[in-house]
Amino acid sequence: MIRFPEEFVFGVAASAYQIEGAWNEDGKGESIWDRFVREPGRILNGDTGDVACDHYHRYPEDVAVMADAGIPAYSLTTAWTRIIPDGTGAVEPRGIAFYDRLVDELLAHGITPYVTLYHWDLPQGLQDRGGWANRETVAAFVRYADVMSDALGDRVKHWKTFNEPWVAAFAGHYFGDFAPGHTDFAEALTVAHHLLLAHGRSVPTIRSNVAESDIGIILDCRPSAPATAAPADIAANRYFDGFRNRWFFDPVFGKGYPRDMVDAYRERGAYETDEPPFVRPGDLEAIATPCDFIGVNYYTALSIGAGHEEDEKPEIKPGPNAPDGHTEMGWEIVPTALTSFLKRIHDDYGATDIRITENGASFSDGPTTEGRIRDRRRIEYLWAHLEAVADAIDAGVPVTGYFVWSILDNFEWDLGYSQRFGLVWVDHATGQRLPKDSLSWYGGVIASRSLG
Ligand code: IFM
Repeated sequence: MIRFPEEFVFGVAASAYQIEGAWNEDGKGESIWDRFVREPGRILNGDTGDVACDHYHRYPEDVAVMADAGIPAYSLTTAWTRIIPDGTGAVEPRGIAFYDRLVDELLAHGITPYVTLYHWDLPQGLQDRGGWANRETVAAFVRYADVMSDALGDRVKHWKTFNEPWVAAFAGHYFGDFAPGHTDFAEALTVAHHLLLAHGRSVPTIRSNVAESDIGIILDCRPSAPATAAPADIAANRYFDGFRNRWFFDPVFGKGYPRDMVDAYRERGAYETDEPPFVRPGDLEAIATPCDFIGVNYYTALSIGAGHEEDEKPEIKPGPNAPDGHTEMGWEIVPTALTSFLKRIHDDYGATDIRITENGASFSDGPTTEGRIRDRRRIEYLWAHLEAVADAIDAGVPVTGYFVWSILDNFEWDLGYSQRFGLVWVDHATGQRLPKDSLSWYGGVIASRSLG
């Protein structure tokens, strides 16, 4: 039997664009995702987040489902375009009123809100002026963080600035499969820097608005190992780790950008200067502004061979026929890599408070004839990863929380509604919700603070 410490926080997570819908209601401005989903061929089946789970209107029902299951914490994200529709202009009170209502509903049900300010839905008005490649977007973000933390800071203590900046930068500006769909490596590097800078610059602002604040950033991690012991594979894996993990963890923890990657990016033609040209005096100090915790999103681990330094070798295609040992995203299930990555963050960076801010699995199990969803594979996945977290805690790593991705089946970006990560099944045609077996299982883990 595994027991979790009394202060360990269990929760669930979701993000604004993936669940809210109401894409153009109550003064909301257009985001880069509102624009991107309308470009032909971008999203599987032409799906959009226009309605998504209609959480904007159905949030009382969703909060009640969480409360019934005994979920103590919910990590939500706020949509910048509801608050400052074009990114820099007037504040829209109806947008703030929505998050006021949501936070109040959560608190009334005994659920602690955790708020993330940016989960990829940049105002299109800012994109039209260069988006995250334009350094002025940093100041626009700090203003948005100020408005939001001022509005909710009397009730919300837990704040995260950015979710998965690697994805926003590289999926959005290099691979081009996420908004805004660009394919320029040098631009992606500039974007990554500005995202990190906006994080660091906004921390003091949030702190000044929120008494007893608890602030961090969420980095997605992709642990990897060389495909073979061949020197070329070892070098490829080192590059991949720098590209995917160290480029973000190092500066956030005050180590600056990793020298091997600064050199490698120059060699691949991203810039010609010794130091990256987008880094200005004071930037690295700002990025390393001390935070209260680091959030880590973990789903899978990879084996990297030469020639695959910048891709994830998606040999297994997403879909319901993903073989055993993989989720339907095609992602290999490797809980032990979570334990070792957590140890590494503690050992290499001295992290003193680490939270798993997302972990979960896509499996498409739907309702049986008796109206029940027996998502046994999701339960096994979550169980194995909670064991991996417990192993890290046993090894002395300060892991203080775990949030399941996601509370609802929702819009999975370029894959539309084809992937179901929820603890609650959603019929996207009608909006009907149906709790899965995994939700009651997770509620049991939380109630007993134990596994097994
Ligand atoms: O759905 C996403 C989420 O938006 C960010 N982290 C990974 C999840 C699953 O792909």
